Amino acid sequence: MGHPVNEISGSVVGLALPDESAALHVTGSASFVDDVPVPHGTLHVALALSPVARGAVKPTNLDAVTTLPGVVAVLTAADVPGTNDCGTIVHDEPILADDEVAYLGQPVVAVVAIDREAATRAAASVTFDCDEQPPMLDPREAHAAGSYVLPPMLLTRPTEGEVAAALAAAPLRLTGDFAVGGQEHFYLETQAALAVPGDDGSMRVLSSTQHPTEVQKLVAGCLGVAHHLVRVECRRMGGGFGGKESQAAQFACLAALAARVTGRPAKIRLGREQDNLITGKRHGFSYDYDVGYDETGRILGYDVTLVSHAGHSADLSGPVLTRAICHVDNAYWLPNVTIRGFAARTNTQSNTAFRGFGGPQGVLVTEYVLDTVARTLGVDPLDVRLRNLYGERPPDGADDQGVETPYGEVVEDNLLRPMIEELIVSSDYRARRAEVTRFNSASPVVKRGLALTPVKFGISFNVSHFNQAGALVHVYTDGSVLVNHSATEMGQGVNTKVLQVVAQELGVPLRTVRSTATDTDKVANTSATAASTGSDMNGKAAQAAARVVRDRLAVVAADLLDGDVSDVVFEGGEVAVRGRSMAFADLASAAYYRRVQLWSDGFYATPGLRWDPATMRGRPFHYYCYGAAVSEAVVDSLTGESRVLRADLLYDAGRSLNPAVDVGQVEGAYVQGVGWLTTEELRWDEQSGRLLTLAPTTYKIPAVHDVPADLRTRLYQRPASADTIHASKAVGEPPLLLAFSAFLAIRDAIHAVVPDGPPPPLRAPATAEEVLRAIEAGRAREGPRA
Ligand code: MTE
Ligand code: LUZ
Ligand code: MOS
Repeated sequence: MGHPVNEISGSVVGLALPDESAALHVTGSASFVDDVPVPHGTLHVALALSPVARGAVKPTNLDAVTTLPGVVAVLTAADVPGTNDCGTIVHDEPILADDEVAYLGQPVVAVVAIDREAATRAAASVTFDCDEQPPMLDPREAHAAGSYVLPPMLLTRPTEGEVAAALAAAPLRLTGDFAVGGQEHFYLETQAALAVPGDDGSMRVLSSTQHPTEVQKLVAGCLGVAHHLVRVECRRMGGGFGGKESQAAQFACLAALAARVTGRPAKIRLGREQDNLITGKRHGFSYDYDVGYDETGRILGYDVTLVSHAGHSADLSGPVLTRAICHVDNAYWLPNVTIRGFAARTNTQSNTAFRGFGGPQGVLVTEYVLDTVARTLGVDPLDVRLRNLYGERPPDGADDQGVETPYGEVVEDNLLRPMIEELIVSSDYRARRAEVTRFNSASPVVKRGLALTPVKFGISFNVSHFNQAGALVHVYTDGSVLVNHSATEMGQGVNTKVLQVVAQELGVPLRTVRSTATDTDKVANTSATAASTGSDMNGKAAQAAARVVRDRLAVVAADLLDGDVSDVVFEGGEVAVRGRSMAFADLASAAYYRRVQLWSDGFYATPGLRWDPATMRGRPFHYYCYGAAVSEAVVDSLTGESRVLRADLLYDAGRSLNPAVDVGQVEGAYVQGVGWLTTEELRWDEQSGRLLTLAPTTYKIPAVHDVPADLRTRLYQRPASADTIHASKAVGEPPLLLAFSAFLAIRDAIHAVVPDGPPPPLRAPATAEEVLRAIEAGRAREGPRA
């Protein structure tokens, strides 16, 4: 895999540089919460979990558990001095369940002991008296019963009545249902926190969290103290993927509670199976659709219902469902569209953010519907996609496709058509389509399939006020630079990118700039690192901070080098004015002696955003990222096994800040998406509601052999037209949707097994069992063979 490099000469930004922690990662010396040396006397917390999914649960032997070897304290909801709440937006989630439980695995008792083994053993010995109620486990049933965690949502254009009329008038029409499962985050570092009490009622918390400020607020609430008494730090996570956006807080609260009650430092680190049993996952969705179209496959009317599997509490289900609804259009102009959204309440884990944040669940149904329309018409799905793409501005007369999304934001800077056309050529799509057909006609059992899918993904938090970030830049008198910003590092490379921005601004080598832990004592009131906005917003904030310091230094340089401030150039660790120059370090030192402030803050708030949740209209996104992918899959029609043979990925990261990091993000997201849509299947016991897929033995995440042997990734490298940091675009989440091409390539291969009837429905994930089921369904539709 040759990775392209886009060098901007004399620049740090745009270089394919290794991650700032790459050497630490590959040598195993990068430090995570569990690696930090703990203070003397640190205690360990282990949890006793509800054995039932719904009902009243009372621990019966806590006095005995307290006397077990090594046990220092046994905590229940009654021990919380402040508010027993770790809910993110809606405050409907207890830190420890108080009497009533809402899912099997909910934490009820926290055992604090001198070591992790003693705590774990004691927690496992807690017994419960349960008054078990029949749990609600199926989101479809919850929907039928009107049981939701949030009020239903509706987005329609122009009106429900006109959409119904457009459907009735359409020459062709299809109705059906579809579903996609959830997804376990499977971050390598499980949820973890270390809390160290201070002498003044303060609490210092090291947390593996995407959202230190929210952890600070919820820990302060739990302890019943002011926010300024709680300090939360996160140097890095061993992966978050959305699973530590809201759900790290509960464990930080538990560590802080244990520390407060005992007066000693306390640590919690979940085991893998407990983490899987307690924490929420990606929302599975089920759908009903009704689509009207013409003989060319052009969509004339579309009515779709989305039921998300929220689980037992609201968590982030509201914004996730909003993002899903705002991504139903994906790349396509939908003149008449009604989208209904429901967040079903069940007695399971509370589902949460996961890479794409509902966007993938919104797009997938529409890609499936377009695929079904094309197969029903008997044309290549690619041609139906091209027929429905958003128009380009200004419209060229021949093209009457609109440019406005159902929620009213205009699709500016639409790169869909040029990117797809480039990918058709670079992937050799048309010739390979013919080759797949040839292969299939000669191969009765093993069939191949091919699919090209586009992506359009909106960038910004759809909760507008979250779109803010802050940074601090410190220049020391030896010229070394320290950067602190509001984003957290989870492997996505935000620290590396922000360091590149600061190095560029100050004209110093990257190695002289260092990043420190995200820390609520340094930048206050931060947002989660999420919505793929980390580098965008923190890059801008750090650039602003660095510019303030540089401007102050320029005044000193102009004076020392006898020139104009406007002529001062910072480059290569030197500061120059009209041919005279000095080292950056010497300038920093000279500025100090002149009592010039060598550090600054910087702040960024994304401009131009509006959103009205009541009408679901506005401009929720600063800009869109685009992408397209071609996947070729092979299916064994006897076993249902499938494999992606080749994938061609094209992604619009604007003018990439760091092509090495961005290619890694694109490839990682694609493989994570393929896992979600092919092998990762969550199963709950239908009676008890116990999650059965708790370990990699029963929950199949992609391994290195599941990466397509032929993987061709390219960045599009056009500067963003919106005002973004160095004309780059976000990359964290959108490329996950490139994996839809793999799912639909599998469907293409299945259709080649049973070509003679309507396309058999295929649900996601397309596990071997599901592929076989689809083939059987297709055979039944074809009727008895002659
Ligand atoms: N990449 C790695 N290696 N690990 C992660 O946990 N999280 C993803 C994405 N890429 C993640 C990742 C998610 S869900 C998001 S929202 C973005 O990174 C967040 O980082 P960014 O905003 O800096 O891109
Ligand atoms: N909105 C969004 C959010 O679009 N992405 C997010 O990650 C998010 N997180 C919290 C609230 N709204
Ligand atoms: Mo990412 S799902 O926005 O943390």
